[in-house]
Amino acid sequence: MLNVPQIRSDFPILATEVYPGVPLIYLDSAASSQKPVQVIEAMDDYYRHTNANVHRGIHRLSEEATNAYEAARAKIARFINAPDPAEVIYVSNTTEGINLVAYSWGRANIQAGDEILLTEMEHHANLVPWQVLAEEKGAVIKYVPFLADGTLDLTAVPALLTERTKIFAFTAVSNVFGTVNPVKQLVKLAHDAGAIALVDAAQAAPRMPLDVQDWDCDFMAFSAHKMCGPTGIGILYGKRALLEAMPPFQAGGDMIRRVTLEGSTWNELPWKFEAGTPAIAEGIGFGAAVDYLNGLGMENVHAHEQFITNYALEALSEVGGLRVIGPPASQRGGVTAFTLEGIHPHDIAELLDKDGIAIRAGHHCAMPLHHKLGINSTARASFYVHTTTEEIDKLVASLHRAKKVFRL
Ligand code: C6P
Repeated sequence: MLNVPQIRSDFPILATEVYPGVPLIYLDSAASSQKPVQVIEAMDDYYRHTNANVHRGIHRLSEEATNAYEAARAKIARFINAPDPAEVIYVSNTTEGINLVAYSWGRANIQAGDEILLTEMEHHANLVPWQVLAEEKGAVIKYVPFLADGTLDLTAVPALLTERTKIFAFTAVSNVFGTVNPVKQLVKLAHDAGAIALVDAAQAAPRMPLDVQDWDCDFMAFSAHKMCGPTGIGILYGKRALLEAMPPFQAGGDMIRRVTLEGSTWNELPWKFEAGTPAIAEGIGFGAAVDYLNGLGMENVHAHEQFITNYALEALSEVGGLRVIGPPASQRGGVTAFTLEGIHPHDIAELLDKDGIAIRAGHHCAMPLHHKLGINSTARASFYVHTTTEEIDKLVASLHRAKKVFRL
C-alpha cells in the first residue's frame, strides 16, 4: 500500500488554505491532478539550465533539451509497454490524440456506409471527433448501451460489430461512473469482427497499470495532466503499421524530411505527427510524472484507489437522499458521481467549497450519459494517491451541513 503521509508531503499545493484556516481537500483529480514537487522541479530545472529548442540546434543546450525530451518519450513507452518509443506520438492532450486518429486514419479509411462503434458512456472527446467524421463521410455511428449499474451491456457488443464496422473506440474507465471496462475483451471482439480498436485511457493511465501489448489495442490516448504531469501534453500510442500508413495530421516544421517549392516528404515516426516546436518542458515534466508514479508502483496506486473508493462508497451510503451512480467499488476507479435529493449539484459544490473541499459539478463532458439517466448533472468526487479516509469523513460531514443549509 502507499505511504500516504509521505506522498502528501510531495504535493506543495496540499498545504494550501483555501480560506483562512480552511485547508484544501482536493477531490477533483479526475479533472486534473495536482503535481508533486518532483515534476515541478524537473520543469523548473529545464527552464533554468537546458532551455533550448529540440531537434534543431547542434549546440550543447539544444542537444541536452532533445535528449531529455526524447528520454521522456522512452519512459512513457515503457510505462505502457509499447514495443517502440517511435509508436508514442506527443499530442497536447487526449482530445488531440483522438482527433489525430479521426482526421488522419479516419479520413483515409472511413467511407460512406461504414460503421463506427462507440459506447454511451464516452466523454465528448471520444464522441464529437467521430460525429464530425461520420457527418463528413456519410458513416454510421452505433453505441454500446450501458446498464442500470453503469457497466457496459457486453452482451450487446457482438451484434453491434458488423462487417461494416471499421473502428471500435471506447473508454477504459468512465469519468462519471468510474466503471473499469474489460479492455482486452472489447479489443478482441473488435478484432474478431475485422475492426481496429482505440482506447481512451484518460482516466485509466493515472490509476492502473497499462499494457498496450497485452490489450493488443491499435490506438490509445491519454493526457499527462491527470497523472501528476503538466497540462498541454499527452500521448497517442499507435501500432507502427497503422501510423506508417497514415497521412500527417498537421503540417509544418519538424514533421518533414525534405521540402522543395514543389512539395515535401515526411519525417519518420514519431515526428511525422509532431509539427512545430513542441511542449518541451511539459514533455520533460511528463517523464518526471511517469518516474514518480513508477516509484509508487501502479499496482499500489490502483490498490489505494480501490481502498479509498470502497471507504467512500460506504461512507456516502449513510447520507440520506444521496445516490451514487455507477458500479460497486470492485468494478470502478476512484471516480464517484452522485446526486443529493433536493440540492442541485452546483449548490453542493459551492457549499463544499466553503469547507475547502474541491469537487466537480456538471455533466463532466458526458452529456449523453446524463441524458440517458434523465438528469442534467451530477456532483463528482474523485480520489488520488494523496486522498485519505479523514478527507472522505470531512466530505461526508460537509454534505450533512449542506443538507442542513437546505433544511433537508
Ligand atoms: N475529463 C473530467 O473532469 P483532455 O481534456 O483532452 O485532457 O481529456 C479529455 C478526456 C477524455 N476522456 C476521458 C474519459 C476524460 O475523462 C477526459 C477528461 C475531465 O472528467 C475533464 S472534462
